[in-house]
Amino acid sequence: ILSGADVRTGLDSAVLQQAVLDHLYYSLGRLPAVATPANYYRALALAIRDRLQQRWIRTSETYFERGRKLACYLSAEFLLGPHLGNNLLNLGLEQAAREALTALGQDLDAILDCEPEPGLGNGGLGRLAACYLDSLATLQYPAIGYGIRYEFGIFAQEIRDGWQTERTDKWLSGGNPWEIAKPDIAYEVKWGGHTERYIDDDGAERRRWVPYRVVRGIAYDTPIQGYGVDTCNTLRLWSAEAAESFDFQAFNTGDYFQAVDAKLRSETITKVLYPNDEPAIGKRLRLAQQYFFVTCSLQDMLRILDLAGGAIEQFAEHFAVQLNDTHPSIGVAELMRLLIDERGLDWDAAWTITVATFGYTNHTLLPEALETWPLPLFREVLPRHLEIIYEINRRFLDEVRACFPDDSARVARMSLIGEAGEKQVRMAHLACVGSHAINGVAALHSELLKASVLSDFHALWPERFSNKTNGVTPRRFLALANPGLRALLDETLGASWPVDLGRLRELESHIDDPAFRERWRAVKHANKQRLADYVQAHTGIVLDPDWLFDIQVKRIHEYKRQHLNLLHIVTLYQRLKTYPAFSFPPRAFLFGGKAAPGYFTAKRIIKLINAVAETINADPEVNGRLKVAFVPNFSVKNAQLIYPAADLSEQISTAGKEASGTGNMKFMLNGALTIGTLDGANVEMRDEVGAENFFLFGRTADEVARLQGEGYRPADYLAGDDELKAVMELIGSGHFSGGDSEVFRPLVENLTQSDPFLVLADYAAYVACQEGVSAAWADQEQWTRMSIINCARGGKFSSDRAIAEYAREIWGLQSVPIQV
Ligand code: 26Q
Repeated sequence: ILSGADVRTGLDSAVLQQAVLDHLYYSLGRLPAVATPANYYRALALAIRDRLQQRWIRTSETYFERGRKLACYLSAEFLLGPHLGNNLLNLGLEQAAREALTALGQDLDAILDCEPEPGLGNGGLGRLAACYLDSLATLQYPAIGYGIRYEFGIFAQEIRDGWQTERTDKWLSGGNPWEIAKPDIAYEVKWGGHTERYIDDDGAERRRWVPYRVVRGIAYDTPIQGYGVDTCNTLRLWSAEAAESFDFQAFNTGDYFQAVDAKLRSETITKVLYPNDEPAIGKRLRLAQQYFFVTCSLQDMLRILDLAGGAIEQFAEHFAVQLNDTHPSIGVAELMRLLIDERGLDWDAAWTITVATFGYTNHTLLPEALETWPLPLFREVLPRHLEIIYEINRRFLDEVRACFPDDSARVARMSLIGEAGEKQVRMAHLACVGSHAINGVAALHSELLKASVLSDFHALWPERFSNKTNGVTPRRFLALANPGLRALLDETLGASWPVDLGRLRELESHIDDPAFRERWRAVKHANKQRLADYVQAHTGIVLDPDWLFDIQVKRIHEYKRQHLNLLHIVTLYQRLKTYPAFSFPPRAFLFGGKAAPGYFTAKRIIKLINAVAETINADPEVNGRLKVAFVPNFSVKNAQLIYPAADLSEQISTAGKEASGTGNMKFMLNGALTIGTLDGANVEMRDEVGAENFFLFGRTADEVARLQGEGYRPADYLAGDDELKAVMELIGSGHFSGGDSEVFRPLVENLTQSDPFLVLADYAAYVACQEGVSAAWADQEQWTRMSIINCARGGKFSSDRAIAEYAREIWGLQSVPIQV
């Protein structure tokens, strides 16, 4: 007989089995005889959440008692991926769960597959935030993630007739067993209206904000369990609700429908994630989302400080707040408002606290991707913040003038308000001025930041700048995604590598062991078969796991150059059609990624990938050596099948454009070789593996800048290269589009007339480098050595390394072990 505590906390498979049955019966109201796999998923998820609960509560309690500094990671996106498998891994409960389900006649893998993933992010930036939460908990750092509980995450992508179509992502429709709503943790959020002067009780002159509207933000907490430790941190996501007091007002005047309408409008704020990974100009709702989650988060910190009896003057000793890009940078003005207007601090005291509190991470160098807000819109939504920003700017520009006398051009460049055309609030400038630390996300990116978009800030405050090269969690992206390799690593290195990723280096002592290499290849082969099965199920395309798997998965963007990859594929196709005896090792090209719904060129690139795929896959003259597949709806879930199956990872962005990349690291850790440019973290990956284990091509960031400065003309490259010319003509002719010569004309014209990302300039070097790849693949023993070395030298790219650097160099954070 099991005690009540056991069924909630017991860890062996028999108790777990009982717990699943209990939840089926009591939480879902189902008997096993009629339970679906989705029912079992939910019951098991609830049983696992029970097992996190004690650690979760103990962790919060310990942080509160110990009163140590708390890192607050503010991010508009957390691209978490499914929780169940990860929680089982981090708790060490996979085997017990598998046995429990087997005893119930269920298969754990089928059950795991039932979880809809919380896709609360667009791509790299959102996934980085999720990896960092995993590392913060695993390294036992007191930390909390703050963000937005979007009712609809990133859209689900479907491919129809080769085109991307978007479906809403109803990830909450089956309920979310991982979150706990905390309706008592709620804050008021003001909007619009005006500000006014008043005299306070002490006779001092002050300003107050008289809003037009108020909504409430409600906390929803999700546990973030560390790997192999008792730390279980919190991700707190805010959801918008109507503020009752305002409902009542309308209700009392008899306008019930207006009250309901106000409620609906309030709830719109957290309805949907913006699916662009670049700012679209002046979307009021987006500004509302940013302010909404930032004010709730800062008010929450003040409440925590009050509960702990801390003095407001000590705010920065209690909280280190990291801004994940400029999306939460309104926090700089909001913390000033809270400290001055609500807590009565004077300007200087408030400013010292604010700068000591914030750190700012930049994720882009593309000038068009720097966030700005049209001034009239900003004033309408946040009138008090605009006043505060003006005052920050006045004092800041005085400082600039003092350091650089008689340099009015510099003053105009650095101002928080852009004056070119319509006036704009420059959020990156606000973030820089309000933060004591500013960092880029890879060594090259941090250097380019200092030299280009933030050079004026670097000249003023060089001590604020540093680099924090991104990392990825080896728990989800190696141990969980690649069970075959995990078993081999456990056996070869012992069990500690997931938390001490430098130990992968010890693999190098096995590269000359033919039996080890054979096992390494067998793992990769099985992963390729697993992916081939998935691709066949979702596209009908059959892939052979003996072929070279060449994979590019990431958001579709011109700067990432999926079309350069396509030009290579069409080149091979053309060679085969022209010289049937042309010989190279057979290759399967896989693509995956979403395009922003309004991004015309990106959507056409997807169409071209599918058009080329259809033509090639159906042509018996080439499909014995070439296959192309577009994997629909790239997500964290299918990424876990894709990375482990790659032989070759495509990291081919125009040098100087990709801030870091993180997919590149996930491929590397799973033993893929990289073909890439000297961009983002590729540079550091190549430094780690050595030039001989990396396929490098293309112009450097300096060369790119020089070429563009001189006036780049793609026609020159076309004229000098008959093969390239023929490739472009083939695409333009309608060959891949059933004779339709219109559909790809915009792409062809873009490349041949302007080519903003130097696709044609790097084409010849890319094709030549790919010939080197084919030659290397022909020697399987040598390829396997290179594959092992890529994994072995990947340790630097653990998010544990990155987080330890943030904790020490920016946050001043101490780890706090949890004892349950
Ligand atoms: C901003 C304003 C309005 C609407 C949307 C946005 C928005 C949303 C998402 C702007 C940017 C993003 C996402 C950017 C992103 O994912 N950047 C990537 O960050 C990774 C983590 O640092 C890097 O590895 C990639 O190089 C970088 O492209």
